[in-house]
Amino acid sequence: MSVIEFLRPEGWLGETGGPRYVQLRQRLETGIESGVLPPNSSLPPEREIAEITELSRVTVRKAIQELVREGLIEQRQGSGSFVREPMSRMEQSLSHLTSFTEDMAQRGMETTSRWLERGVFLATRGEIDALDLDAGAEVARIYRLREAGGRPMALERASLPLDILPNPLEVTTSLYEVLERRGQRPVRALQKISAINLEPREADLLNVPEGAAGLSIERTSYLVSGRVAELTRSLYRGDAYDFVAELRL
Ligand code: 16G
Repeated sequence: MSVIEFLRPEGWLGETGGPRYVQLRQRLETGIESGVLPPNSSLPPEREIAEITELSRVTVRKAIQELVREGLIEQRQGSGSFVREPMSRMEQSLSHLTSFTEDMAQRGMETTSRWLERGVFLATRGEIDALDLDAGAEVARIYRLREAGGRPMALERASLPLDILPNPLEVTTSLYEVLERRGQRPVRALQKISAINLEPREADLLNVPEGAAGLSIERTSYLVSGRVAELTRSLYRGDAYDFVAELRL
């Protein structure tokens, strides 16, 4: 069935079905679920939907905006509204200390990073406390948008003491690989996971609607000697990840 036929108002749009924009939103959701509107296909222009359904353009816009907020539709500047590709969720084990690059390689995916910041900076109070540094110390900081299979997955901001990572520019793909080469790979970590709503800039980088659910993960990792090696705060897309912990008696 074509999208146009599918949107003809007979059979789904009526007086008793609640607000009209809700009825249209539901109809479009059904279209997405049933494959009439497959991933990456474009929606007919607002004007055309209004014509077919005999609804006002304001009503049509409202329905589409709701779908954008739900993350089912994305608006691409200048070219209209498209059905988003659903994210397949990934599972990450909470019992192994692995790197993002290793996690993705295990799933056969290649990782890329977009660098947002990389350099040596004066440590903040939080970094001094977490990394057990002296006041006035400097830290290596790297901030990346981490992508797998070409899709943004997480924003990651790592801080490390300078003697553990003297030259942050050395990190081009994997931080843990660089640490391993230097004989300074962490062997133990503590992670704190909390639920958040993504701020506009973060949501934009992760390509999700503003305020979308995310997971904030703070990892403090330690060397064999017991020294803190890394403080990393990661923001993961909530629709992309399941963190799984195995529990035993
Ligand atoms: C993971 C770690 C992060 C670590 C990074 C190293 C979590 C929540 N965080 O993303 O702490 O810095 O891996 O990855 O798992 P890389 O070696 O690929 O740079």
